[in-house]
Amino acid sequence: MQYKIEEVKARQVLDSRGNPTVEAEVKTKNAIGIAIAPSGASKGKEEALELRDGNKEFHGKGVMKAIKNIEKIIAPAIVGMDVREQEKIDKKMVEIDATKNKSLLGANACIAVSIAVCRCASMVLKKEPYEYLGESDLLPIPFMNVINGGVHAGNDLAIQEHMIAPIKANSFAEALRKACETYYTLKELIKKKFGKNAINVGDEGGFAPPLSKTEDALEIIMEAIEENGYEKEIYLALDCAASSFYKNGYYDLHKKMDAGELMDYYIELAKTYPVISIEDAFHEEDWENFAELTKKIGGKVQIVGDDLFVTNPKRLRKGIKNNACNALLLKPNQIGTLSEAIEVANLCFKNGYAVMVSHRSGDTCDDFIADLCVALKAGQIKAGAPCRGERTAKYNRLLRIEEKIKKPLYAGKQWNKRGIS
Ligand code: 2PG
Ligand code: MG
Repeated sequence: MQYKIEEVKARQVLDSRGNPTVEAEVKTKNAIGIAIAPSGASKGKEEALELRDGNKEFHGKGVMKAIKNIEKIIAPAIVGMDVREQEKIDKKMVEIDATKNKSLLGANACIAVSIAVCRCASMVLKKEPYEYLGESDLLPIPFMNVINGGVHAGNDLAIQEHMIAPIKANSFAEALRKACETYYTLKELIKKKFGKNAINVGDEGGFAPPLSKTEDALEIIMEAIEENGYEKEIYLALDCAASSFYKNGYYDLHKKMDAGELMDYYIELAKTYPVISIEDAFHEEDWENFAELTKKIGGKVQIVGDDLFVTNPKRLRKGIKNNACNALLLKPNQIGTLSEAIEVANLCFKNGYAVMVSHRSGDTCDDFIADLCVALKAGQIKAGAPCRGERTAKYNRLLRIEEKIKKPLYAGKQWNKRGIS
């Protein structure tokens, strides 16, 4: 039978930080699907577990345990199943694992297999993964992290990601071009101001200049936007990853702030700069302040939960109940299977939450999230700066998808309809 899974293989490969990660291969008679698990640095406490060996090799970062789990446990369980039965296959892994956080099999093992299954099924059916997963014509807005800080860079910026979002464009390709032009100008401006050492890039391809204040990062990005004449087209977004600068009841930015002061600070930033989206504004258990910020500026600014929700339906349900945010960052490896990630996205759509599909800071040239984002009609993707192969892989894939779709629609045109313009 052409749909029967005949073989599942796994191997240890490297991610963009040079750390080992899991690559899985799922084969039927005539098709093969390959996928690689990405890896975060600023992880939410409640993310599904990334299984690492913890021995001498690779300073403990090896993933041979996860590889063995695929070969010895997952493969025997799913060989023989119909590759189109994504939910059934994912459920099988969840059942075998039977832990709260995939700590038996490892979320890195599960997500690689899960996505490889999807790729293999789409190949059998002679469809692209974005077509196989859902009929869609919507190309996402790229949220591009052009100045890196936090744990992704060796500078003193507390806030992790300073992003540009090219909203006004007629196509994804045009949006990408405008963002690239802005990125080139930013490079020149940084070089002029701080010297050539400052144009080295951080984990997500953004620059990591020797700055410590968010305002200074946003100022120089604005300068780059304005020099290109894009001030009415490109807006700003932040991923604060606030858990990483929360210590002993205080937020340690360029100065110590309590949650109330931080709230006022964000509100002021959103007044001064064209900030349209703020992710992880507070630490991951500070539900009340998320809700307060959403109440205060959520009508104008997208408030995104990443470490807060960790792509987990239970945490999302709590957030929906408390009006904690108005958007979720979707990272399939945070939950461990594709079906569960899709379920979380659908829960968002049902409850009026926006969805931004996201890479991880440790990533590879696996471009699956581009297809997933289009298929879900999420309209927003976060895949780093237009620099470094593992980042451009996603954007290049979207260029190809845009070319393939008969009448592609660029999501920037719908931004207003989301009620958060
Ligand atoms: C984030 C991500 C991706 P990491 O916090 O949103 O940009 O970083 O993969 O390190 O969690
Ligand atoms: Mg984040």
